[in-house]
Amino acid sequence: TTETTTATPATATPGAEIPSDGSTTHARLASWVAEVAALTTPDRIHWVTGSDEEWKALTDELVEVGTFTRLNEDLKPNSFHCASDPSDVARVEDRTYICSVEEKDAGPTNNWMAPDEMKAIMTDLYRGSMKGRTLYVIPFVMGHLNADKPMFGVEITDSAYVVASMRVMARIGTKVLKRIEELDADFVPALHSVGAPLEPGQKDVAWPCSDTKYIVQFPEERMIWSYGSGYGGNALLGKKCYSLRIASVMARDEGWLAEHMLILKLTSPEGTVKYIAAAFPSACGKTNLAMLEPTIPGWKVETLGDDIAWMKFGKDGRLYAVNPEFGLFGVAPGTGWDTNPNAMRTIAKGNSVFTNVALTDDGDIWWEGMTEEKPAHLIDWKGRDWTPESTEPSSHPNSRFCTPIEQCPILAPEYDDPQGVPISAILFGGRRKTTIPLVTEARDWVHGTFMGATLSSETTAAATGAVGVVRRDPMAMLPFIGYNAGDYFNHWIKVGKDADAAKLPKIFYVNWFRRDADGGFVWPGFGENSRVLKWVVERLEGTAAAVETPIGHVPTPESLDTDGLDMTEEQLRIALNVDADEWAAEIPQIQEWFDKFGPTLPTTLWTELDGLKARLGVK
Ligand code: SAT
Ligand code: MN
Repeated sequence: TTETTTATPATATPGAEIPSDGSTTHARLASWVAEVAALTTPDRIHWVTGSDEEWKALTDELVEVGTFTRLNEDLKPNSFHCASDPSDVARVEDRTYICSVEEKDAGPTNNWMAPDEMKAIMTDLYRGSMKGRTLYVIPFVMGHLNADKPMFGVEITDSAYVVASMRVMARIGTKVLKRIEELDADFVPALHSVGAPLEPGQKDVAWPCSDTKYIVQFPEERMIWSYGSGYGGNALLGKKCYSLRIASVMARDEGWLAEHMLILKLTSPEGTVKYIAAAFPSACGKTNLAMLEPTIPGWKVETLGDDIAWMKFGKDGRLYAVNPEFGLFGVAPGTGWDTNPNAMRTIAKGNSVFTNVALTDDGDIWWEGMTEEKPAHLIDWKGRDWTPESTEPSSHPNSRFCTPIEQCPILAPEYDDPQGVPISAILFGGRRKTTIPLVTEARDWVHGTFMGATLSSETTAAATGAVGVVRRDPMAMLPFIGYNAGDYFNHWIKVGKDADAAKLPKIFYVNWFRRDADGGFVWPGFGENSRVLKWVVERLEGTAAAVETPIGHVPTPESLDTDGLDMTEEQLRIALNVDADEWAAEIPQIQEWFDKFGPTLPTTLWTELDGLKARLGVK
C-alpha cells in the first residue's frame, strides 16, 4: 500500500487553498472571507456579481437540486416556486439575540448573551458547517449606492436560495464591491450558514437547515451572525438584521430613525402631495396600505416602500425617509386582485420567488385569498395533492412573494432619490378587536411617542409562536429594536426635542381591525383606508374636525368621508368609539408594560400615562 500524507499547505492566508472565482483589493473584506472560509470549509467560494448570467446559473442549479420549481414562462416569467422545510417558515424570535457587551443595553425585550460566550458557541457550530457547499460572498448596499454615506454590507452564505432572494431584495454584486473598494469603506459583516454540511457523496435535501438556530446581532461591532435557518428574516441579513436591528443602533448614535415603516406618497384631487410613513407589526396589511388603491375619487397613492424606512433630518429641518430595500417580501395569503391589485400586477411581471405557497396544475402559484374561486386541484406547500375539500390551507399563513419593487406599477419616481422624501405624517397601527379607534391624532410628538411605545397588536403567523394574543409591539419594532427599548423610547423623544416642532411629522394611531359584538369587522379596510388617509391630510392642513378625547383627537363622524360607503351608523360609531371601560382595562396593561423598563423608561412617558389616567378618571 502507498501511504499518502496530506500536509496542510503553509499559506499565509487561511482558507486560501479553497478555490475561489473572485477576490478583492479591500484588505478587511479579503481577510474576513478567508477567515470564514477556513472555519466553515466550503468546497468553493463564489463572489456574487449580480449579473443576469449568474441569476440564470443559480436558479437553474436550484431547479436541478429540487429547491426551486420553474413556473410557467407564459404566466410568471423567470419565476420560481420554493417550499421550505416545514419547520423553517418564519422568524424565530426566541432564537434571536442582541449580544451587546453589557446586558442592560439589550434591555428587557431582547434575548441576550455575552458576545464572547455566543461567539464560542457559534464558532463551534460554524466549524465545517459549509462542507460540501459553496460559500457565496454577496456585497450589498442598503439604500442607494450613491447616498452621501452608502450603507454597505457583505453577506457570506452557503445558501443559493439566499443569494437569489438577496438579488431581489437588495442592491448587490460587483458594482457594490467596486464602490466598497474605491471608498475603502466600512461594511457590516453578515455571516449566514444553513448549518447543514454535506459529507462526500451525501445527497442534498431541497431545503437544508438545522434544528439549532441562532440569529445574532453584535451591536457594538455592527456585525451579524445567523445559523440554522434559510427563512427570509432569519437569512436575508440585509433586511431585519441590518436595516432594523443594527441600523437602529447606528441611528441612536447618529441622531436618526431606522423604523419598521412603509412609505407612501398621497396626492389629493387638488394635486397636494404628502408623504406618509406607517408602522404596523408583520402581517397587519402594511404591504396592502403601501399599494392602496383609493376608493375616493381623485386621490392617488404611490408606493416608496412596504417594510422599512430610514429617516434623517434634511438641511431644511424636515424628516426625510428612504426605503433601504430593493424588493418586496410580502405575505402571500390574503393578497388578491380585490385586496391588493398592485401587488398582483407587480408579481405578474415575473422575476419573483414564491416560498411556501401552492402550485397550480398549469405551473402557476396560488394561495388563499388570491382569487375568490378556489382552483379544483393544487399541490400544497408541503407537496401534497390539495382540493377545495382539503382541511388544511394550501399555503402556509406566512408564505411569501419576493419580487422587485421596480415592477410595482405605482412606484413613486422619488423611490430612487437618495435624499428621500419629507414625511408629513407617521401612522402607528395594530390589529385590535376592541379599544383602539379607527384613527386618533396625537397632541404632539411626545404624545405620539407614547402611542408608539404602547402600540399593541394581536400576534400573527409572521413569527413562530401563538397567534391572536395581544402583545405590546412598540412602534411595531418589538422584534427589531437592536438595543434597550427604554433607551429607544428616549431616542424618539430626543429626536423630537432636538427638532423644530413645527416641521416634525404629525403622529396618528390607526386600527383597521375593530370588531362589533358579533365579531364582525366594523371597518371595511383595504382601499377604503384612503378615507382615513384623507382625514389625516385634512388634519395636517387644519381643515378636518375632530373631537378632543382623553386619548387624543378622534374624527367626528361627519369629518370622515363616508360617501358611498356601505356601513351602518352603528358600525361607524363603534369604529370611532373611545370606550371608558375598555380604556380602564387597558391602563393596567400599559402600566405593567412600562414597569418592565424600570429606570430606562423616560419619565415623560410616565407623565403621559398619568395624564391619560387623569383624563379618563382612572385611579
Ligand atoms: O419575515 S420577515 O422578517 O422576512 C418579514 C416580516 O416579518 O416583516
Ligand atoms: Mn416587516
